Amino acid sequence: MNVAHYLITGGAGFIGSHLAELLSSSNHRITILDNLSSGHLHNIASLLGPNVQFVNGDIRDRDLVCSLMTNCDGAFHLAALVSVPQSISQPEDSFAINLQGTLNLFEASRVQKQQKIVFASSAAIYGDVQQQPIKEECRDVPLSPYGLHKWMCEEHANLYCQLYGVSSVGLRFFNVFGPRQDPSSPYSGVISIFIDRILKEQPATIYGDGTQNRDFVYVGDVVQALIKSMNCTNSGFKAYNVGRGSSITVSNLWGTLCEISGVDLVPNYGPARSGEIHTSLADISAISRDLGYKPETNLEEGLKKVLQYQ
Ligand code: UD2
Repeated sequence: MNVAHYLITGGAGFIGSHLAELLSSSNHRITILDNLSSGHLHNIASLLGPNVQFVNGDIRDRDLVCSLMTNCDGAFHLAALVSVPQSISQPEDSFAINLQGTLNLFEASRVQKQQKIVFASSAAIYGDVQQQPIKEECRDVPLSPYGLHKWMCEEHANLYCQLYGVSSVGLRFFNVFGPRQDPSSPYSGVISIFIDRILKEQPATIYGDGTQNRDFVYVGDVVQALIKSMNCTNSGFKAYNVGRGSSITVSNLWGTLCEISGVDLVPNYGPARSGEIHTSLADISAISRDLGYKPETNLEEGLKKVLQYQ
């Protein structure tokens, strides 16, 4: 990767801060845009300096996005309202942040020098597809505003490529986990919540019967996918699954975490969440073939890293 200047939206957040860390260690210049609604300055404080700049601002601020893109060679777009249930209770916010915010970035690229954009799409676009593992060409209706808006981002990305020559890669993240994932909100990722409960020696709540399963992918592998996507030379628009290619039920996840931590806690059960998919397992053959992506951290190793970090 040549030394370049990248914009990272959502760069103070969970995934963005891991990306910023790796890019800054390879001497890239980085501008981080984050409104700190779910990100934290302490995630990136040690990186800030001549090559890493932080801007406290919002992806919905079109003029700001445009001005920050001016000096950049490409953008990693990770700023989002990431929770499926939150998007159901706040659909307009999901529209403004997840769709309009993404369009601001594509517009900036269109009117400037067609800088490449690598953006976070999601497995939520698939809805409850029956075919598992899920291939990129599978289609069903998204079950949440979040899934719908991420799907619309991809459709716009495709159009911006055809009409204006803006190259982009949409990465359909499955369930990302790792250190720095904030457990403090009811909308946080399940692994961060479960680990928080275990450390407090409190039972977690499993929504539904716990048989729903997810493909949990370690954040370091997601960063690998982001960088490989920026580096790939083919122009156009491509969408890829980013998972581990292996899934676990939510009940077994709780059991595994209890076992690794040496605790014996019986979980509570609550009603299933609406808008929720039951089964989610990524087929990662396309990204492996095209970009050489290979997940390096298995679930247990990843869970241990998160536990050690606490
Ligand atoms: C994740 C991502 C979302 C999107 C989607 C793709 C997060 C926070 N969300 O949504 O952005 O990419 O994957 O499909 O990363 N659960 C419990 N107890 C809890 C919390 C969760 O049982 O205290 C269950 C929940 O009902 C679900 C599973 O755990 O079945 C995963 O929930 P999640 O909120 O971590 O992620 P998900 O799959 O809704």
